[in-house]
Amino acid sequence: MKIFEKKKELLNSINKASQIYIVAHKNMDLDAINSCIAFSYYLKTLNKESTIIIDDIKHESGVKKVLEDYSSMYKAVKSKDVSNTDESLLIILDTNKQGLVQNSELVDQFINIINIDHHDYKTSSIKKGLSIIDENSSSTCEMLTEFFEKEKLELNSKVSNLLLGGIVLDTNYFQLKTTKESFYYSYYLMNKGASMEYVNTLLKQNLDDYVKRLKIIASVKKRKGIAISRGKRNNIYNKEELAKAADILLTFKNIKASFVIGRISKDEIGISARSMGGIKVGKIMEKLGGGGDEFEAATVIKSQKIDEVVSSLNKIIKDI
Ligand SMILES: [Mn+2]
Repeated sequence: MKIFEKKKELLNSINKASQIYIVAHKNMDLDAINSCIAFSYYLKTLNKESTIIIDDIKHESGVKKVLEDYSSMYKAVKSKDVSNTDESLLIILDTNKQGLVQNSELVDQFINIINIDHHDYKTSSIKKGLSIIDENSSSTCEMLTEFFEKEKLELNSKVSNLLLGGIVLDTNYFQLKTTKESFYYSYYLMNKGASMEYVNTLLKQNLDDYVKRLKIIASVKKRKGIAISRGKRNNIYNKEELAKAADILLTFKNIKASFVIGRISKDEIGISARSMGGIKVGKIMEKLGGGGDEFEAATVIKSQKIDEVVSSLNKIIKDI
């Protein structure tokens, strides 16, 4: 579903809201924060003020840079400082799962909700309010760009950079989930002044993180086009590191799906899975207590050794 198809309902909710909050998923990435700031820009053009809810304490470097570079363009609060009434509106971007929202209680706390997202819509997805989900879109930023183009919204280079940043991140430089629309809207944004040079600065990696990721990748074992890598037994990784390694594995020749396994806390092993679409990684992760869609999925397994997790994963993969 496209945003413009629901324009009437969208504007209706926005216009009658006494105050508007915008929130994205936990551990924000560039698609999350950039779509929040771009949406608050759109609201400003409608003469509506909005506030972004951010509970994340640590930000990855691109998100940190955006929060600094765009500090004059948004207002942010922590969820504990949200003062909503029955007339307040909550706009949830870049996730449709209550448990993934910065603070999941917000979904219960608000009566009026609009959810705009590009991830798989499931029975477990947020059912409250207006849901605009476009699973064919690469990113929330691509969805917003499409809407803004239809609306003939004036876009300056700063806002265009935000939107392009989200598209480039979620497509991993036009390699994943990339359609002709992803190219078309990127072209559109570059015509409005977006620069790959700026986007590249947001996506620049830290060398130490890169080396750490290479070490995980170097452990790869391949079987039938599926790449499986694992972290060191006693190292603790964050989930994003596992996800990035899985993204990278998918860029190689003849790799249809990737799984990266690593310890994410003393008692938890995480798996991050990626697929070109043919191998349903969401289904595989469900078998291990997690979930996701056909392109991206993950799980967290408690009280097991990394070798045990690797062998259960191998068993499931053998059967597909
Ligand atoms: Mn996204």
